[in-house]
Amino acid sequence: MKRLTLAALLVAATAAVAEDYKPTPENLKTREWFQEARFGLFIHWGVYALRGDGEWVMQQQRITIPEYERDFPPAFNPVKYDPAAWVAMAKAAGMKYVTITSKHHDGFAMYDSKVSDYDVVERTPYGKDVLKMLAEECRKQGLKLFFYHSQLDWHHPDYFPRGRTGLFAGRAEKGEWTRYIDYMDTQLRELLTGYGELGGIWFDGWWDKPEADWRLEKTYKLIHDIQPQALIGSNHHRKPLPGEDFQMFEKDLPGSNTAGFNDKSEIGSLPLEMCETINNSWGYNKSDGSYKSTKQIVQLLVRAAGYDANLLLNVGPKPDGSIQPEFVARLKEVGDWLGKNGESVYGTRSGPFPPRHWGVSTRKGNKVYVHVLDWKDAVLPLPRPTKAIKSARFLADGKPVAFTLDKDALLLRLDPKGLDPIDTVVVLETAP
Ligand code: FHN
Repeated sequence: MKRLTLAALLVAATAAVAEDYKPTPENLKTREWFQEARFGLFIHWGVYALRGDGEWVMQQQRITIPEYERDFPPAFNPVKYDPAAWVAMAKAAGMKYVTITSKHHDGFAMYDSKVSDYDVVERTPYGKDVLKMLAEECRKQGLKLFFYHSQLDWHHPDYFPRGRTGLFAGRAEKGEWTRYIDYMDTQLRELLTGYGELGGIWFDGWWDKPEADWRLEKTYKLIHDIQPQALIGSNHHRKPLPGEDFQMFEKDLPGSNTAGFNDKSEIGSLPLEMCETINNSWGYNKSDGSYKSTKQIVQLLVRAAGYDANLLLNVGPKPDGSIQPEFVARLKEVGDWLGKNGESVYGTRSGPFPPRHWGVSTRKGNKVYVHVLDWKDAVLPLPRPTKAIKSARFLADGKPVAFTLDKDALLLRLDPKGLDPIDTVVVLETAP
């Protein structure tokens, strides 16, 4: 018999699992909802916020576990935390879901974990389960909730052999990997059984040890068994693995790699999401004032939709629980824009005109939305669509847009002076 190499065996095993995984009807329904939703709020919040230097402070400032345990949780007292206001802010921004860190790489659980006392209830003076409070508000205000859960852990002794990071935490050079995975599964079970119906689990950190046996099949099954409707995504920066339900792209539109995370990210066939920061930091960073403008954020959201992807836009709340006014103001303005132009984003799929520098297109039913984002001339040439065009008008005021069709092009006639600097949306009504 032909001898198979280890690599070939791995490929064969992966393919077998891929064929085995059949998403349940509930899961497919959430996927559909997810694609309709198009816009979510990402929240990176943990005890690291105290230092105001991002969520990687433990690693970057080479803080050991005893020092971190001594200086961070005991000082975390977010007396201004107002989950009702957070969710209302997301809603007013036009967001349909919230994805919050249940545990980041520092290993600190932001909820009442029973399998560890390294959590917000047992180690901080605040003493309340901030995720439970948020889950309650999301339920009340009708937003879905996802948990970001870090597979990578800089605190747990059994996260061993170590990966690429977490090498300065001062842990003994020993540990039992399967015990760590069991611990992670137990924490996931807690999150899946104590916080109501979830939108899904957003994993991160696999990339720290791509060669490890993460026992994904078992973990993914656990999630799908407990909450069949919950979507699983993993920020491993690769093509989706078996058992996953959506695919995310960090700081880049699908297919691009300007930020360096996506050199191996092949686009798969699952619903897509792009995540991005408002300034340049995920966790609260007091010295990062490089805020994107409202125009940049709206254009990113629209471009993402043109690539058939959601935008998951991040805020890093302060240690006192408040959210920086710079974030709040921008989110409100994006919400105002969506209030007027939302029909060209929500519930749409990527349109017939491929995304280009000038802009993107989205579609819904017999409507195509041409989003003119960066164009200065009186004629915008587009590839001739296959369907007949019944009418063309501006979304903003309903006025008709003149157009001509030639053999292989559609020419939209625009008044360069009348173009909206953020997005001029032209609605084409097509034959069914
Ligand atoms: O290391 C994390 C980082 O802190 C942040 O959570 C982002 C969000 O996409 N993901 C990781 C880097 O890939």
